Amino acid sequence: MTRVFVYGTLKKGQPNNCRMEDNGTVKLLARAQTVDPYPLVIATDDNIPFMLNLPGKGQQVRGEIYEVDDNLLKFLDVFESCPELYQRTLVQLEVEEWAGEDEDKLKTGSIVESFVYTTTTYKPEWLQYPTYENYDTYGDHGLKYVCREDR
Ligand code: PCA
Repeated sequence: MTRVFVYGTLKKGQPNNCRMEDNGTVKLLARAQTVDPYPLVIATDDNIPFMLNLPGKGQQVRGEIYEVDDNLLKFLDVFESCPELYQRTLVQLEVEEWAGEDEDKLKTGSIVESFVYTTTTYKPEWLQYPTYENYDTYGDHGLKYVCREDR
């Protein structure tokens, strides 16, 4: 099992969350935020969220930590076009709320490491885009994500 931090369309209530349940075994571990700030921008004609691998710029990013099995990890790498579009990198996270009552339960404020899909293959102008701390496709920005099936 592997930990993956999701901050975009894979979060609960966002358009690709169902892809996780459909393609392997997944368990929500915690809500968390990155220890370092990162720029989370919405880019491309399809309004795709990208966390740029530029720690120190942008804002601390909020998301969810999941435990996923190997099947799901393989699916997610393909789904996120990793390593061409996104790269699966490691990130330090601060636990905000642990989801379960299991023996591995971590206290609020604990630091954990997890994989995350970030990118270094961005266009220079993306650095001028607004950054978000808590991505929501339906937010005030009006930049609703275009699902693959609708492209
Ligand atoms: N999916 C991944 C990366 C960005 C996206 O939309 C995620 O939710 O973390």
